[in-house]
Amino acid sequence: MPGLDEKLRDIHDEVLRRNPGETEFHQAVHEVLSSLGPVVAKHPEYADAAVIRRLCEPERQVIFRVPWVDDNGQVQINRGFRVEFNSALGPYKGGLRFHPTVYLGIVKFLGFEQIFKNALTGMPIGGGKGGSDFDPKGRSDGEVMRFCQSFMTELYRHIGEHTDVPAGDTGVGAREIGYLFGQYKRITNRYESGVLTGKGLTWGGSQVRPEATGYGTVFFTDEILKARGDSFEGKRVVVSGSGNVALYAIEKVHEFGGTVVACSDSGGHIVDERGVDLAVLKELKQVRRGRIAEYPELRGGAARYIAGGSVWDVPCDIALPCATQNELNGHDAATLVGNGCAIVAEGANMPCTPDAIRVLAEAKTVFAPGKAANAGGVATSALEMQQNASRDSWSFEHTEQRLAEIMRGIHDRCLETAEAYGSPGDYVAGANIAGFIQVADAMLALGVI
Ligand code: NDP
Ligand code: 2IT
Repeated sequence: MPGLDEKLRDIHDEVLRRNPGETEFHQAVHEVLSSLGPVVAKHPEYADAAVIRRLCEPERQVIFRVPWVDDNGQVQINRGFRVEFNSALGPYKGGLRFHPTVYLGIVKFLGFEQIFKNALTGMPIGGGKGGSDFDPKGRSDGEVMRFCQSFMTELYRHIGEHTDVPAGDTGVGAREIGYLFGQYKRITNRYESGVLTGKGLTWGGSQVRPEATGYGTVFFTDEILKARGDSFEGKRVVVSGSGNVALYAIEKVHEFGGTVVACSDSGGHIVDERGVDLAVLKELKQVRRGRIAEYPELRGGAARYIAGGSVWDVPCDIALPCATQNELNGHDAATLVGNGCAIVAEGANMPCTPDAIRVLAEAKTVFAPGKAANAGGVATSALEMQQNASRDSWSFEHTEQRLAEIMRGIHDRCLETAEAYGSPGDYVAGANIAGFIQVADAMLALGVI
């Protein structure tokens, strides 16, 4: 495998052999290992204690049946997952994804990424991820509730505020967290607020958690701009997706003086040269749960919809992929570079393919990896856990300020670490190495477990 020294290549090959067919997991492991050459050269103690090999093997993996009854009285069966990857720094922490593409390889890639992301936040949280191949699209509230209740009827025995703390991800928002929390509370007879994050504001949730991932990605991008003596003012921005992360990324870009001219869903994308109207988009996506194809009509014809195609064809200064893994490939990256795009920051998890990352690096386009740029969501989840533990709730302003400080801290740590390990300006190396060292040192201290 190119780009890996011999010891790391052996570990990589072992991961491929032990986890056949899990291509996204392989991709995530390769991306981290490709940064670790200078670290293992400097710290032989990590190899002696098999830290990297242990990191690549989840501490626990749970797979379970989720039976539920649909509105027609038919029994449906889905598969549920929770991968508890690493708890060296704190309880397992990471979202739940409900999407038909979910299988073990997706949950493991997300869980693996989460270990390093969570370490980078500087908060005491380990890494985990879960979800199901359940497709919430087109399902009634009642169906979603019954599914969530069945899912939690198994999951509850594996989680807890000191054990494993799930949250939302694709297809899991406030509605789903509500049903999941309700069932957990009922089964355990405990009002254990800290067992889930992303809760509603009236029952243990935190201000800014809904906004946190999108806002955090834009705060991180703003730090990149500031480091270059620049700002969002007057910049053309393209954001992919129109879910939780995308909506609040758009909101913060507009607050910072940039203009988001395009966004998308899995059906296609819209171009709105005057700037995406967020009130229209939120009503369409959060209230009506509609399709982006309907946006131009709601906007009075001011925008156009392109079915299929690539949102990355729309010229921009800054690109924020906020939809899903591997949504921006080498060809898209070449288009972005050709159009003069200067920064790509990942709001989603692993949205850029390895080819895309290579093209961006060759063109010297700044690339901020998700484990750094989208860490604001989980960081604010950790702030929610803090508030729950102290039975407190903070103001929006205070919480947002904490989020901004955390993102600045991650940004600076990435740059300092990249510099210290011989890759100045390389956010990928900085994020992978800084996250790794934090977890690896804790694993060394805790012994071979
Ligand atoms: P949502 O379910 O709220 O939204 C996902 C969005 O992405 C939808 O607009 C969806 O469109 C779109 N999408 C999905 N697949 C594709 C595709 N193949 N092409 C184009 N658009 C697509 O999820 P989130 O916003 O919460 O998550 C988005 C990404 O951000 C994921 O990678 C997630 O892991 C990551 N993330 C989320 C965090 C959070 O706090 N929620 C934190 C950190 C990262 P459609 O409706 O058509 O499916
Ligand atoms: O990918 C992610 O960081 C998330 N989906 C958020 C996880 C969390 O625990 O808030």
